Amino acid sequence: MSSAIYPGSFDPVTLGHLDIIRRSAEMFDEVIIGVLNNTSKTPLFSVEERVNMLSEVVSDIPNVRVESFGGLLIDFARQNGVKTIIRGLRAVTDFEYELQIAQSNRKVAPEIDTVFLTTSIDYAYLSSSIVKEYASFGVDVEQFVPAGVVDRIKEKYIR
Ligand code: COD
Repeated sequence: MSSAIYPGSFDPVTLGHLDIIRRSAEMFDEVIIGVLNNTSKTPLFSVEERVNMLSEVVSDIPNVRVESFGGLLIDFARQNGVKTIIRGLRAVTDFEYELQIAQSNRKVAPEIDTVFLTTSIDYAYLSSSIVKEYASFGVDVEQFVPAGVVDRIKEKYIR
């Protein structure tokens, strides 16, 4: 069975992430979405909230499941017996960062490889940070995130 991990912060999940998830689910028998529980950063959504939102968003895709992880991505991959990591590429700026991470991960865990999917043109500009920035100024983010996520974001910015 072919399995892959799609890791990220997903703070919050966007339509760009969802596009990569759906395309990955067509390519692999199983896709595990790994939500980083990074204790040194303060995300807008807790790791539980991010896992719950993602679980709802992918509930119609049978071969995708959502888990949180802490520590190193390669350890999470090894614990799950997965040898493929999926990452999305939006622009050259993504490439430089991603290349460095993929190559260093391979140095430390040579059996694990990274597969890159290029973003769909519709979502090339989109990031979780942009969503949060607009939402914080009261802009409707419906066109950026899956339906169930819109209200969750609004709740965060109600003062
Ligand atoms: N279209 C397509 N893809 C997109 C879009 C979009 N609009 N937006 C984001 N993506 C892709 C990103 O390129 C990325 O591949 C993925 O979606 C997730 O994005 P984010 O921003 O939610 O997640 P990141 O990039 O912050 O995730 C970073 C990791 C959690 C993967 C990384 O920090 C990590 O592996 N941490 C664990 C510690 C570790 O192993 N470190 C070793 C390396 S130093």
